[in-house]
Amino acid sequence: MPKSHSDIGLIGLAVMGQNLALNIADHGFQVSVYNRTTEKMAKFLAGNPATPGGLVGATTLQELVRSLTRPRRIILLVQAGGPTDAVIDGLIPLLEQGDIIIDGGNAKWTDTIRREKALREKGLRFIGSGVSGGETGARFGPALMPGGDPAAYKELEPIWNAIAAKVDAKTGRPILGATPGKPVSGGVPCATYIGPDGAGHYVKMIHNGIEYGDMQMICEAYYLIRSLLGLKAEEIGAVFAEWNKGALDSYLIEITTDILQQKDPVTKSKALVDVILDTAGQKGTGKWTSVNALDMGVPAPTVAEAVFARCLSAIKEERVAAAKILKGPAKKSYRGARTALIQAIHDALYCSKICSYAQGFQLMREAQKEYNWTLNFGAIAQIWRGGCIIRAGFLQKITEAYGRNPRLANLLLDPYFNKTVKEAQENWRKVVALAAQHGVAAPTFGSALAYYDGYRTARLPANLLQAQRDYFGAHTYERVDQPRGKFFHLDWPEPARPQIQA
Ligand code: NBP
Repeated sequence: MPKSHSDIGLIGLAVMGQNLALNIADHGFQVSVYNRTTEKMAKFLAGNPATPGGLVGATTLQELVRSLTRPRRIILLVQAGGPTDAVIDGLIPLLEQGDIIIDGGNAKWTDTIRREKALREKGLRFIGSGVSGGETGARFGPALMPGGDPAAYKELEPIWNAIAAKVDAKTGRPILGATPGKPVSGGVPCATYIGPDGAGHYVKMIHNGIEYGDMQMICEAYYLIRSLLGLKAEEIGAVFAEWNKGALDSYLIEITTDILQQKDPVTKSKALVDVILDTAGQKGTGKWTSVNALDMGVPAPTVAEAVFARCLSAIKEERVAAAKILKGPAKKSYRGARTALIQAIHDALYCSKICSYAQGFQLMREAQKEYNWTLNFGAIAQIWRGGCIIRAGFLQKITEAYGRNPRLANLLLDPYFNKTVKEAQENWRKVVALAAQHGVAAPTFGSALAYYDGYRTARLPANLLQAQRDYFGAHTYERVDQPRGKFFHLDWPEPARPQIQA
């Protein structure tokens, strides 16, 4: 027997909305669902007649709003951008003071800031929540990154904690095994209040930027093993399976193992990965992360390289034509020991990954200053341990690093990461050098190493750069023997130079 009023409403029944609604209902909450195209809603209800909490269909927004307990909580899982604004505009006249709209889509954080402010001025509350983990995460436990009014989040927290992925309190490992109607019980939820207005969506964007980096680095490791050692896909899969037992243990390594061992269902003889066209798409969150890094002046080259790598992959026809004209080094196999090279590539991947995460966390550190948030970096790493695409044992190390020092300037400075990179860097340098010698593009490995070397360099060649700027644009420079903030200019065209003018 359905309750007279549902606990929560959900708008948007595409992949994410359907799965999240089922997840919420599995935890005993009654969910009212609405979709612009009513047939989709009807089909969804028909396909899921019995859930623990129950699903109630609404054919109009009015019907949806009327069906909810107060204060109303309504989740949006519609296309980010214009469609989200359109749905919010449709809801505003139907809602009452204190009602809460939760945007679970991949909204740009600046849109979330704008929406939160506009709704607050109307007496409505708005939560922008990152939802990570794709279809399966939404169904059986995503990582949830809510931002907005903290009092409003208190009203949502029981549901968000219930539906989030869970990790073991002691080991930090994801608790798996949920099935329809039977969610996992116990464990620590991968959900935490991130901060005001757009903080949740900002952190979700950084998560996605890091995901771009992780994916590209794994591809570079695969490509180097293939190009230098000539291993077949399933052999490389076996290497990744081994790696998944150690420091690189993660969901992305695990699925890569699976992918590399998958046969092509059409030819039945080839590896599927070998018949997939080498062009990658993107939806924009990696680009947003990189643009934001440029806007804030934070060095995050590894994520940007991962985005550019997808762009380069997309110009397939141009690359095919260029391959006939542009020559690299003559193709030759690597002559050293196979096991040692595989270990070196492993180390290059791990060190590059550390740099990429260091960059992501530096972006969050800068953003919190810009937007007046107080982010808990240890807690952020903790909620990424389960449910989301970048989930990995490695994240526990980040939580521990921020536990040791919440004001850590850069992950690389933490004793664990410092020691790890110190021990592995010889291999990392060897791999980057080999990639260059053999003409194998490994942009994130190389850029991460340049980031590491740049970050640990007390005196960079920017002295010359600043002199160039002063030469052609009178941009002034500071001196090593004078206090910071004191600027000098040399009158370069003046024949009687050098003359320093204070
Ligand atoms: P989509 O992003 O493909 O959006 C489709 C949904 O938006 C449908 O329900 C559609 O209704 C609705 N919609 C559109 Br389009 N325009 C609308 C409008 N003007 N008014 C009302 N409804 C409208 O769905 P999704 O892939 O499930 O993703 C939902 C959100 O979650 C997105 O913001 C996405 O970026 C985010 N996200 C997705 C994933 C993933 O793995 N897919 C992961 C994490 C986050 P219709 O049926 O009537 O066309």
